Amino acid sequence: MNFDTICVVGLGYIGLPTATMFASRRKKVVGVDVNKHVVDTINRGEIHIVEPELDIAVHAAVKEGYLRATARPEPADAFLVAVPTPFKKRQAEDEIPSPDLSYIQAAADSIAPVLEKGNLVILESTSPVGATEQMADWLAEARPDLTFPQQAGEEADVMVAHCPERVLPGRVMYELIENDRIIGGMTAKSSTAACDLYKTFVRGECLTTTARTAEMAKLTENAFRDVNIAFANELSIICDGLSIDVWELIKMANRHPRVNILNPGPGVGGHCIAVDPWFIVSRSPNESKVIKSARDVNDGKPIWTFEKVKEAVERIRNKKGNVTVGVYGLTFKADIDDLRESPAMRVSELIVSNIDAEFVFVEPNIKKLPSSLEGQGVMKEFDQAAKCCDLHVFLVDHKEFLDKSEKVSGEIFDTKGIVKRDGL
Ligand code: SAJ
Repeated sequence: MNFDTICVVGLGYIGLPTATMFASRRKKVVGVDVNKHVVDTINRGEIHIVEPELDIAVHAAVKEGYLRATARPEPADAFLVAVPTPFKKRQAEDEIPSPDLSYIQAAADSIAPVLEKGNLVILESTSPVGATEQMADWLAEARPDLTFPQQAGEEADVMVAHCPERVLPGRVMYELIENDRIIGGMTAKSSTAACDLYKTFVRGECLTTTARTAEMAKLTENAFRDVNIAFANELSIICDGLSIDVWELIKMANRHPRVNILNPGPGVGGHCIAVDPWFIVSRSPNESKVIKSARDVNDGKPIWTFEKVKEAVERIRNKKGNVTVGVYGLTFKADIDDLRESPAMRVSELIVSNIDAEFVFVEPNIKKLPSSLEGQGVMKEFDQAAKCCDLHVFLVDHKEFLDKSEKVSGEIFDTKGIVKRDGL
């Protein structure tokens, strides 16, 4: 099947790189975003997010006339929906978060008027099981003159599929091409069409299945990682109580040929691993025991970290009076500028509100303190903080920290195993 024009709805961390990949293969791509700043930035050939190699690719695609951004969808052969799927606001702390599909609904409403017979609509957003069928229902409601897979099966006028993105932030431009792709068509014809479309730039294998299996596969991958990180985080707390160096322990255990324990840290962040497992739990609450416990362990780790920092500050204060705490890293993982769901931010917010000390923040990937920490401390370069703080709290394993850790003098609380010293 031939797709010459493609409309990508949502120009964020996934939509923009994907739109750019198609454009770089000389497809005519229209990118759609509700944010005018995003549209204007892209039309200037610039980008609004940090992702290696994306800036050059967007610049070239816009300059050569293959990529254009706009506020409303335009007729195309294929439509890709890459909008956020956050949680609904929780009414109580212990309520299981449930997914908010309003962005997908808004995307469906905006595509519907320009849909034509023969089109393919793909949902790329990470979604709870059943979301693709729900999107197809919204499209069908808006366009009673067209038929959709849930009504006409293989004979439908419009094909619909779920093809979850699986790329790692920081490696998106590489992984988009090289990773295998799961293609979940609502019909076999939808799967074949979606495979043809992705093969424009995907060198990995395109594996076809149903829309529901594709939805669950994506959630499963991220829940698997969350459970494995929770195991490492739980071990780190157990080891702390037993005076065992968890990093040495993991190194030893991982020498077993069938053991591969991940790294503990101050918690799990980002918009994927810390979010997606809840889509499984909210759908199957009674059956998702391990997945739910893993979320609870990982969500509890920032609080445990904060309590350890508090103990350390009190100990130092008893010895020398005023205490200056250096906090190293605020992003949700190493060498990115993304603060979403960041456990390092959560720990920092807890310590500045509950601990009486001076605070110095070191974060090489952002220019100014986020609003929740503004006025609570100062930002400094690594070398300055390394010399002036009494307690150094490492929350992110940025490359700069790994390279310079030996410069630090004073007591250290190292959640990421950066410094080869005894923990607290
Ligand atoms: N983390 C640890 N210990 C580890 C690994 C990670 O504490 O051993 C923490 C990180 O510091 C971070 C969080 O987990 O706070 C998530 O980081 P990550 O690197 O594991 O994952 P993401 O969120 O950047 O990307 C994940 C990837 N999923 C899997 O590896 C299964 C990526 O392939 C997905 O495309 C992405 O989610 C997504 O968009 O869903």
